[in-house]
Amino acid sequence: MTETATSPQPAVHFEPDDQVERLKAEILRKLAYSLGKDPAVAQPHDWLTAGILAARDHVVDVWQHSTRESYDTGRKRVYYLSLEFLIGRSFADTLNNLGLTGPFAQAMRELGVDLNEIETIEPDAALGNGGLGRLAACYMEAMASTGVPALGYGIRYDHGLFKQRIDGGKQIEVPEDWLSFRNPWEFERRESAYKIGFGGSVTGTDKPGEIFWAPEETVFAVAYDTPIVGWRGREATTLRLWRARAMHPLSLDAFNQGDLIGAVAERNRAEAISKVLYPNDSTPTGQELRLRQEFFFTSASLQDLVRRHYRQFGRLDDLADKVAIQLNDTHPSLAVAELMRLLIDQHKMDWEQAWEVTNATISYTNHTLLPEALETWPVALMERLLPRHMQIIFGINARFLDGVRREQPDADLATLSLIDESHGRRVRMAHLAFVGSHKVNGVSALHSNLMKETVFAPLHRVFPDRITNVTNGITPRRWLFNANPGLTKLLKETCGEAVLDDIGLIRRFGAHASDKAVHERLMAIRRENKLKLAKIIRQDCGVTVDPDALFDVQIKRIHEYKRQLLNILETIALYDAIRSEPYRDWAPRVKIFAGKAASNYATAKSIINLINDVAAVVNNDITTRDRLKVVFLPNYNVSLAEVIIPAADLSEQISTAGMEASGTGNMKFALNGAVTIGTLDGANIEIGERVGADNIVIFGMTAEQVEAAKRNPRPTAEVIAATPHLEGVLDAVAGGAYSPRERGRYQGLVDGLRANDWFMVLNDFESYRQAQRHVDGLWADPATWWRMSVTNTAHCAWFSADRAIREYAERIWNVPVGLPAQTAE
Ligand code: 26V
Repeated sequence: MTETATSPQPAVHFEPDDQVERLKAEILRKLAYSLGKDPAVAQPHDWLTAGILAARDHVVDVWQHSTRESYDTGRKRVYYLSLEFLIGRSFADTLNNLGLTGPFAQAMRELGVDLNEIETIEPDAALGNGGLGRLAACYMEAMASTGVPALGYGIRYDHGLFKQRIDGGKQIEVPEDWLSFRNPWEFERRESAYKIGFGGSVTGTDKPGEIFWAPEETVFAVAYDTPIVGWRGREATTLRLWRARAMHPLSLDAFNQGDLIGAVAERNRAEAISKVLYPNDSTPTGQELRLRQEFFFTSASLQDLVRRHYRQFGRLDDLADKVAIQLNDTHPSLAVAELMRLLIDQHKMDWEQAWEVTNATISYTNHTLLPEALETWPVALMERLLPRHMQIIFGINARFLDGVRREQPDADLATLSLIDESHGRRVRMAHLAFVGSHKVNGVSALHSNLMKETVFAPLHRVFPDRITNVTNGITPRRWLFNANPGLTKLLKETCGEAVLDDIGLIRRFGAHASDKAVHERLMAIRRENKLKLAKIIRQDCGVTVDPDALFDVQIKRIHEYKRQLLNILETIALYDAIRSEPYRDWAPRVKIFAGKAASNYATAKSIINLINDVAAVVNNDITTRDRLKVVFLPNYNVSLAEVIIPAADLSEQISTAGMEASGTGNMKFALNGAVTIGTLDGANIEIGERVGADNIVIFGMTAEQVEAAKRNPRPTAEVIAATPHLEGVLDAVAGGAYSPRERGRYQGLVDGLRANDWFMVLNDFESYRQAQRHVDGLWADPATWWRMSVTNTAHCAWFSADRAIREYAERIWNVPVGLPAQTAE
């Protein structure tokens, strides 16, 4: 079947003849005995739940086998700590990984149910904001697929990322409620509950085991486990999410005094911790609840893994031989202090040994260098909420700075200290994570280098071997095989079926780069994907788009550094150009935007408003009607991305160079054969290296040029004067040409640009505009365009999450991967 050395059968294996019959029986049993429903009255949602429960049984078989095997052999395990797991839907991917999609669809069909239809009513598990959370989800699946024993730890939020409505062109946030129909994937583990303390005081001596923290408040963390099955159902990882429960559901004293609100106050305060995901790409304003969330899940996870290790091995000095803890950004940085506390206070280990164990066990991934995104917490808040941890952090800092003073007397201690003394005293969470880890990684080559040169430069001089790079990856199962079945079929035909098991074989597709027949096939596949998207655009935006137009797509969180503003300003310039030369053969384009703005990020919300206002004007102009359309799709999420990406011709990756740590959407688009228009930023650079300069459209300033321009800014008036069309575009926006009923609506937005071009929107405008006109030319020549498309798909296997996981396993975690490596050709 495959060319790889070993290719075990799926753990779940039926004789083909009776497989469908058995699945039908399993689904009907779930419907009857788990849901209490008769098929005659079952609603689509009942069929979905019954189907998921039936599929889950198959996952559990694999899962128990994986878990037992890794326990019995005492294999080293990865614990991935992340405040976010942006899973999306699970049903279709699970079936596909189990190899049960076809049989399940048939079983459902014979029961009178359309599997595709019920799959779309599964709610997205939106327990994340964007790239960081989706990366964690891809990695859980990739660890299952490569055979790395792993447990992901996070929070089981009652409410995930808000839903976005667009009302009169403006974003409205609506609470999300994914658990309203319960979550059929999860197993509640009442027996796995840990006490999490807050506040109180510390007494005793400095000796290990003789110090006592008496918290003032204690909350329970209850585990909920979800198995995540890997490719071909060989192994499964566990996602363990914590829910906060009060120790006492009701205060009897208050209750008996008739104070009903007071009676549940403690409960409400405790359970608030796992109520809602923070939209954390707005400035973290030092909310106490956020710190409580961070400590809550970090402490529960560490108690859990330490207990598991101690129970199995009866000692903790060898923790790093069996456990690798990965911190997904600084949100779980308190793990450094919490592990120290558990080892010293509870297990009586001395400081030096505890530090060695901690450092050898933990590693940290940084996901952004934007200074406003780096977490710091006021010392005063930490002292009040986590007095023992604050002591430990001071202890770590004192020893660390002493060591530096001895070895590098010239070093600048103020920049190295875990405590920032410059604006109030604050704990630098990135410093804590860095000092407590044996490896610290960035998420693209450029980003890892910039880490060394900027934010972490002082720490890098002290620990020159600590920073390493692991460029991000994406799971090809979800983002190619499941999202794009048409392209997958073509890839199987041209590269062999084995491409499913060994994504490296996709490079064989490159042999067809100039093959006309393959181009024709690709066009048909893309057109079908575009029709599917066009239907959603019609439903959600009320706009009819032409599937033969170039679909030009920018989908991601709305942020100034991601420069949706640059895109929409250039769109306006194009609109003007078409109107001034209406008889030129303009390539028809559909500009597609989607993304959420943090609710308190006024500029980002204004940009959404502008896109919608421009859309309203452009889409109703008869002179441009069949050449240009602009749409903003509401409520961007994982499921929408799965429809949009396979339908994209052009992928917009236009961040200000040096600001997008990696990007992962860029990889998804390229793998699906979209051409990238982008800056030399994040992983765009590495995509360009792989597909070749002829197969990507690069524009704009480099990270170095951006740095120089920020140090020595050119007056914006001068930039505008030197840039054709720009003044007109800015004046039109500022003057209300796109907001006739509120002419001043974008005055502030434009004034901001004129005052300071921090994100190089003005500086990069002309370069971007020319790059877009270059794209027009490429699109006009199908032989060129589809060669580029084939080449992108053929050369992006390296961005598989499996490759990324293998790099982590080898270079950071020191764990063997269980399943055979891919072949390289
Ligand atoms: C947070 C903040 C908070 C303050 C305002 C500015 C700002 C900007 C971004 C963020 C998000 C930081 C964490 C994050 O999601 N980073 C993303 O991680 C992805 C996975 O590594 C990576 O591909 C993206 O480039 C990176 O932005």
